[in-house]
Amino acid sequence: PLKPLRASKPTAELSELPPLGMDADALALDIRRYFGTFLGRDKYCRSSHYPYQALVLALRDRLMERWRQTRYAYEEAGARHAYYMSLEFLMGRTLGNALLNLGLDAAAEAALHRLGLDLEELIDVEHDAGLGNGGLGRLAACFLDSCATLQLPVMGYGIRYEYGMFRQYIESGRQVEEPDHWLRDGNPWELERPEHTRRIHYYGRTEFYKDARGRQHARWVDSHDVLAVPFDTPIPGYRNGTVNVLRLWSAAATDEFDLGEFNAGSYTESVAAKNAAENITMVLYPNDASENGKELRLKQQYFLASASLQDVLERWELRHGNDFSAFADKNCFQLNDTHPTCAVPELMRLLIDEHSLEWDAAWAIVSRTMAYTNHTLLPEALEKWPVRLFGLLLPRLLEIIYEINARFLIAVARRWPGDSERLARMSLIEEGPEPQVRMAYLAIVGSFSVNGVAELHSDLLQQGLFRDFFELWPEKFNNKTNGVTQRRWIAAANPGMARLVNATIGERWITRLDDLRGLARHADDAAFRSRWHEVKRANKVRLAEMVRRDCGVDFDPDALFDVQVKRIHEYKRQLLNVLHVIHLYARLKDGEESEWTRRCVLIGGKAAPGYFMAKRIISLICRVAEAVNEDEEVRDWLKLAFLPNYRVSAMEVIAPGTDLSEQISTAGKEASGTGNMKFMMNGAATIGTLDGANIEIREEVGDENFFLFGLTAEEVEAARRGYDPNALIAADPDLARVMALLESGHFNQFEPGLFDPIVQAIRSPHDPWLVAADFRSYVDAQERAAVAYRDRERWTRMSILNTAASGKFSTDRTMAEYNAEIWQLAPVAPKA
Ligand code: HBZ
Repeated sequence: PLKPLRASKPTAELSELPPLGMDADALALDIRRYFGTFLGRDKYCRSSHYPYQALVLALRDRLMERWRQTRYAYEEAGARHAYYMSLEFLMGRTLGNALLNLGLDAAAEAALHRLGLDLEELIDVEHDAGLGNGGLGRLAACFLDSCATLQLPVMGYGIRYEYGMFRQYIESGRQVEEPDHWLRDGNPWELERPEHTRRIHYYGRTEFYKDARGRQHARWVDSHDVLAVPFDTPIPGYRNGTVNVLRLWSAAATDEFDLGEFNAGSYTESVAAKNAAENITMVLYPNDASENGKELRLKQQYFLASASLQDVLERWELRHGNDFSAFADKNCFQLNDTHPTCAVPELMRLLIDEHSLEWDAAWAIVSRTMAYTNHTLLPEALEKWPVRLFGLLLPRLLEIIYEINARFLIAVARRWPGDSERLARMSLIEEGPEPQVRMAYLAIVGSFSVNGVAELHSDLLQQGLFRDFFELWPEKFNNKTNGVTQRRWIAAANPGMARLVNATIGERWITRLDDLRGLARHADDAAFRSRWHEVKRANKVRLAEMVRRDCGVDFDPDALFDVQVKRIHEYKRQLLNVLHVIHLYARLKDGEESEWTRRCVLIGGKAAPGYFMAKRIISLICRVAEAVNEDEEVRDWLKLAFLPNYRVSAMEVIAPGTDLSEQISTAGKEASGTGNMKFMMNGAATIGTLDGANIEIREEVGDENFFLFGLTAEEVEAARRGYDPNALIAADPDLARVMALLESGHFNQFEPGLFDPIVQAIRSPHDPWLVAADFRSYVDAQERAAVAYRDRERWTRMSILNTAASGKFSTDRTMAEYNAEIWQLAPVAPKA
């Protein structure tokens, strides 16, 4: 425990400082000082790591003063806060974004230039903070940027994993995972705050006791405790003086471990137990769709929920003592999927057991402060925890869940008397040989708001997965279509385009993305189109350099760049993409090319380590790539590359250099997608199904600027009955030719049988992803895209119109909607 200072207002004087200079001179001086004194390096230093550190420290000082002013402003306003609780924050790199938002990009470039350093090179020193799997984690990061820009009092709560998303290598066409020790070189952006350490309980049992007035209480005893130590990362808004916080918790052993009390007797066993405690935040689970029921994962989830709630409650107590009457007016928790749903029973426990509230008063608070966002329609991705495991690890929480369930089922029975099937369907506990806690239902029952992440997704939730709950509480359900932040995804990632846009319609789009509409009228101006094309071409050169370096494949910047990057999953149908490439390959081999559009296909993404089919699909991509790229009859016309280790910083190069964005999931399966939005903003046209946010993208940009194909969500459901892929293959010579090539072993000459599981999946009448059903219309849409690309003026116009229509997909809009309809926070500006 840290010693408190004795004086009453100890740090008021201590924390006063004159403002720091924001010009190149001041910056250069600070960079020198950090380099030479704090870091202790000299003119013989050969590593770009130290200049990078020196620059970050200089920026961090400037973030700190704004951060302090923001805290004071929130405090003085008595501001209502929202807390974004997420097991994942996929932040990527911080430097470029911090420079942009602080308005220090030009000054830093000038300062570094004077010091003989190159900003781009220093930006490349930073490791990605890969504390997330994919869309869900990156969404959380974009949300934080927009909340700070909108000056909303929103704080992120998450976990500081020592190891983020694994690094992916490809070895002889197979994915190999390596640990991502992203903190190895230190993390100058974070600030450890041991004074806010919290204690987290696991295992043990509940003991009931009576207080002096004879009231019964419960306490959690004989628990094994672990400490949660917070690390804060500043989140600057766009040039507005606001700096919000992302607080990430790290596990540490308590002193009891040192005494060996916990593991009585043996010193070495005691150290091992200490290790186990600290393992809780060691590694991010790399599964982006299925839960595997591991105890450590539940420990992580409870760790986040409990530490964050205790943190908020302690700040509340400092101001309001034990009076929680206004708590729900001042606080709101947004649950990023069901992962932090332990927060529902945990807030009940804290209020009842630790603050002596009655059940009804506590429930009134919980059910007015919790809000839940769902990110998936796949039933296999819905989280469930075995009751047995839950009761062992979190005994007190399980009791509270039982009580919530009992009261909830009484309400259901009152509404639908005698409907026992419905009771079983809706119960928070799924009965069976291994009873399970249904986390999504717990989240719905405990929340005042339940939202999906695109219009179609929210509709399908209401009609399908959560139908019973929608009937009971229609008012809880709403949609919040996802977005992405244009600061990172245009201004920082695509400076060439940003400059052209600024020169054409001004700079307001950086905080008002709808302004991009103003580009549409320039789409008919040949001179503007030519400048747009030049920007795109330069971005394609940059992307081609990356592909050359990381894949060893040469992409011609004048060819159509056709890109699919996202987690590898059967529902996302990378397989359909490869089948199309095989189809083009077969056409070229059969000499069918008359008018040909040269095409470079790029596919990237990680497979969950235990996902057999996803890994096999990666192998197929790699093997087809070899066949295509090494064939002299083919390689001038068609290229295929698999980009290893797809991550946030790679997307910053990929999106600006893409012509055609592949969004080809089986309709009704992709909740929203957000990569689709990044591509659109950067002037790519989409080839896609009517799924997730694709529908809204097409609505905004118009059918003539979108390459639509495939069954609708409704047709998918109908097509499942009596699905006969073999008949479809037999009836379509193109598909038959592709399957014949695959089945001949042409792509796996030295590994017979390698792709049998893939062939079987396509040919199975139970293929849930209907790959064969959408092949024909996909190939036709690809042909339309190829024809459109041959007309450069037409294509460039389409590119401009895509960017111009992307205004809706800013997280500034998404956050404004969360705020208007769920959080209801008043913006607060810090003192200048
Ligand atoms: O969330 C994604 C959806 O698939 C995508 O359609 C949507 O745009 C995005 C943001 O709303 N879902 C995920 O990324 N899900 C996960 O990463 C995940 C992580 C851990 C899990 C389950 C899912 O246990």
